[in-house]
Amino acid sequence: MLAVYVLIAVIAVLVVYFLFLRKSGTETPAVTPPPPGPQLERKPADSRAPASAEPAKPGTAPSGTATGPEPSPPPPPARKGRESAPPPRAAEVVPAAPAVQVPGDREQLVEGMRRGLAKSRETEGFFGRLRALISGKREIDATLVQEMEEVLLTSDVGVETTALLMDRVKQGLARGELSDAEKVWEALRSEALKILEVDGRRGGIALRGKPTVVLLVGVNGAGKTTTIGKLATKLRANGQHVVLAAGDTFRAAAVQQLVVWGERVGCKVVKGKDGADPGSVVFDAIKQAQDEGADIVLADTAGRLHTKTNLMTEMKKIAKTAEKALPDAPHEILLVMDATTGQNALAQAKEFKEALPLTGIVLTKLDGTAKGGVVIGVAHALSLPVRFVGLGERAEDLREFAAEPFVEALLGREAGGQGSASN
Ligand SMILES: Nc1nc2c(ncn2[C@@H]2O[C@H](COP(=O)(O)OP(=O)(O)O)[C@@H](O)[C@H]2O)c(=O)[nH]1
Ligand SMILES: [Mg+2]
Repeated sequence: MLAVYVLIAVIAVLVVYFLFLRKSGTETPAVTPPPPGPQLERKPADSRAPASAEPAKPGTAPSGTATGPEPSPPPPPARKGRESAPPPRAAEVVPAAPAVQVPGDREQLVEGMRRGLAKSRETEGFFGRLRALISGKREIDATLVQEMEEVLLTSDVGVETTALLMDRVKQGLARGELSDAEKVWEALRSEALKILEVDGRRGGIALRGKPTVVLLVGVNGAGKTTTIGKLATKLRANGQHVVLAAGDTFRAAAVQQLVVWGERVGCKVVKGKDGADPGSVVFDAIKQAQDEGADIVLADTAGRLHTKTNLMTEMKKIAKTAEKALPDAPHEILLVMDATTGQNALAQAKEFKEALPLTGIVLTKLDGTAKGGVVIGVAHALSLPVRFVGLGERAEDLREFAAEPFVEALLGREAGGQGSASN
């Protein structure tokens, strides 16, 4: 009997032992995965740059310009990170800035521009005064033409451009074609459109080189630095990798202003020491952009120098140095002009045009003037396309210029509102 009990006890012990073995057997493999551990840990740091982090880092392991936070572990983990992560430069283009609103349809575009042109649309403004003259007129006569001319001239359209605009109205009148107010508006709008559609590049900044180098020039206070900040915001929102060059080296405040924009937008700002040669700053910025595989360099410049050096000579030097860094650079030279200074700015603008191969105009502060006609006058007098207009101080207030919606915003009837241009 005792033997039976002993046997049962032995069997029981054996069963427990086997059960235990089985259990530990399934657990063992679960402990083996650790090897992939370090790879998982590295992946997020590699594939996503901190959204607010300032200068874009090369991301690709070799260049290592400012790879500070990474202790540089061996390549395998990095490769693993790449496999599942976006392509090489994804880390650099995480848009740090709020997306710029691009109005979906034409109506929105026109409405947005019209808000920026509010001063010109008011009773005392360019459009407001024309409306008071033309709308509701049953009889279109020579006196009206004269009065219209007066409004154009006092709205910074300029003498020549006014003459051109009014020629068509006068001819139409002589032929008896302008029988009512709407026809006069039509004639005016279509002439304004013709003048604004100057030959040359249209629209925003197109990529023309790697990087595409854009130089912004113009007198002090025109809005160069602000425009660079706004442009950088737009370009970043479109996923482009932008480097800023602090080429206004004569004022420490100007460099600082650009640095602030750089931080806000999330772009690297290349700057020299106080009073550094602006050409060398632009040169360094282009090289930096090449190292980083950046798409665009936006270069700021001085609008006035406190040395005896002529500003135009200095600007030419900058352009030449840019070309040494990269053939074909600068790909664009934009002249930034303050719309509120109107016709007075034209003499200086012509100097810039003589000295440099300008590719377009940025007309800032249109929100601050009632003389919106200045856009037509400037485009015509300089024979350069307007590429952007500034309608306020916020980043989204820089608008890519398109002649037709602009003419509609400036000289078109209000959407369903009272005071329509047509009657
Ligand atoms: N209202 C308004 N102000 C602007 C616009 N563009 C620039 N500004 C302002 O004009 C001033 C001079 O601009 P800044 O960029 O420093 O000119 P810069 O000397 O040519 O670089 C700043 O106070 C800007 O905020 C615009 O489109 N509208
Ligand atoms: Mg500036």
